Amino acid sequence: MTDSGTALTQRATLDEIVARCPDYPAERRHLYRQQGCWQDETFGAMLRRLAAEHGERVALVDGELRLGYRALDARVDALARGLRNTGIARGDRVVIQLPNCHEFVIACFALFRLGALPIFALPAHRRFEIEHFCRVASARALLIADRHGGFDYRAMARAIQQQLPTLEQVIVCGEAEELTPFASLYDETAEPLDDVPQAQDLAFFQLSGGTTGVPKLIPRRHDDYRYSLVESVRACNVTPDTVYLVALPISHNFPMSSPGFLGVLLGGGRLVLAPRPSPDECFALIERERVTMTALVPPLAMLWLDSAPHAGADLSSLDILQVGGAKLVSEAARRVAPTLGCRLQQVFGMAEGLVNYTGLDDPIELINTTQGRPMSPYDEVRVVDDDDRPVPIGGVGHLITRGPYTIPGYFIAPGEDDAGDNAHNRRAFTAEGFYRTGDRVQLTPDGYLIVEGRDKDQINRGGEKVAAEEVENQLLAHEAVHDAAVVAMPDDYLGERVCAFVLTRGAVPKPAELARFLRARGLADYKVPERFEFLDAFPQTGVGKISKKALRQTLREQWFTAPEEDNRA
Ligand code: OOB
Repeated sequence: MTDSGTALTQRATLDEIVARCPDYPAERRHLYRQQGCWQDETFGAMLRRLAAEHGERVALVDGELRLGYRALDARVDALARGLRNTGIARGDRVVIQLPNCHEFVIACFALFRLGALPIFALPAHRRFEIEHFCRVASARALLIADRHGGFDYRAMARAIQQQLPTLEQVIVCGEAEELTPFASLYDETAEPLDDVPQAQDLAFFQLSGGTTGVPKLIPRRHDDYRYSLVESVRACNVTPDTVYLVALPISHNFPMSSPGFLGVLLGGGRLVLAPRPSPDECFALIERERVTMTALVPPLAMLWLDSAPHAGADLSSLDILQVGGAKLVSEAARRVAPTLGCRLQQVFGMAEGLVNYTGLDDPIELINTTQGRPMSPYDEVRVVDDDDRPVPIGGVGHLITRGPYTIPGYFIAPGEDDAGDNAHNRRAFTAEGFYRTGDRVQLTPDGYLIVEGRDKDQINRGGEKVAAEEVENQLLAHEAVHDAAVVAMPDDYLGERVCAFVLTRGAVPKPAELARFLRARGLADYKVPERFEFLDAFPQTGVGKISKKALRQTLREQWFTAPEEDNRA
């Protein structure tokens, strides 16, 4: 499992990490400051200011726990001291993999305050992904839950720690066994903590949905990310009266910053954490806490729409339902207002930066049929053809973008740029620094985007992104697999599911055996193909490459004649 490069035995210094994160060119840095986008406030300083402004007002509700702004700030200081006592210092990377819980919010700000760099993994990630993040960033610590959703994260963490000498400690929320208990870290002494980082410094790493063999890390800085919060607070009208339910996994960019938990705190609102996004649990929380706003991916929105009429819960406080992460079909969009009695906001965003929102008071047809427009006047978006030439307004083309909160490049992992040519970033960004989103869009005359499709080799499984190449590489490790091509198959509920076409050598393995094999290699379950098709040869393009277009076509034809079920069982 060392596809990700050499095993590091020594932890990289902050300077070495910084050198691997492309920065904005000096003139754009200057411009974004001059335009007032970048305001010179770190997240640590931001929380301190919010605590002074909002004092005892409730910031966060997690089960029976209610924390005011000042209390949250104090918890953050206590944890920051505790983390510092264990040796975690400025620039250290810490992989965080937690479900929606107050410890996540506290740990996040504590690490920000120390200038340590969190890497935000998803609860669905497994050993393969987590080990990769720990390895490429030479993380000092891993922060996990004991168990969640039937999975024991401690066993996974122990296996990773054995492989990586640089991973010094594993911190556990809940029953820690021989590992470090999260709760034991709080240091209530009054020892001062200075806000170490500067606003232009790296703040954390988000994860890319990815198109390559291994997931990419996205470096985000205090000033650019904070600006994305400022614009989100405006576009989503976050005020101290906002009560935001965190239903999606909190570490994902959408519930983190669009406006997400960070934007809602910046706007002085209140967070309510849902342990799971199920209608039952969320409807009960909406009623109990008088939630005004939440964010979902399309399949969950559809589930909520189907459940709401019989649920008997009082959802009357709900004012805004945001839906994003994957395309919401207009038929479902039209059901939101009549069924849930709230406004819909479509959100088309990406962890690399650019976020588009429909306006809360836009005409309903625009809200139901577009994915919104860029939230900042300084976002530069272009819709271009295969040669990067602009397509006429109304035409469909590739979306490329740059701006004050869109990254200028991915973190370059050790071993990734041996040729010294920065190959991945040169493919993912234009020479002028525009990020190639991989999305095919249409730009309407009034500046709204309609997502028409995608050219990146990725499957969007109801908002969960799966890089085809990553799954193909894992399949190739199986002795019976000669070659593999992973594509999206259409699905009514998730939009797309993962399907693998496989050429075998020797006996044809059972689909269930291949699925088991991938899980045993530590691949996250949502990436494991739900359908396997065995072929004698792949259809080819004119130049002799595998034609994924033809494979997708095969699936579409099958689907329209007889939609088939998961064949792994
Ligand atoms: C969000 O972020 P990521 O990084 O998980 O995925 C980004 C990709 C986009 O490039 C696009 O392909 C797809 O997800 N996407 C949508 C969409 N929102 C995202 N495709 C169609 N319609 C939409 N509304 O998914 C994300 C980050 C911040 C806010 C919202 C979503």
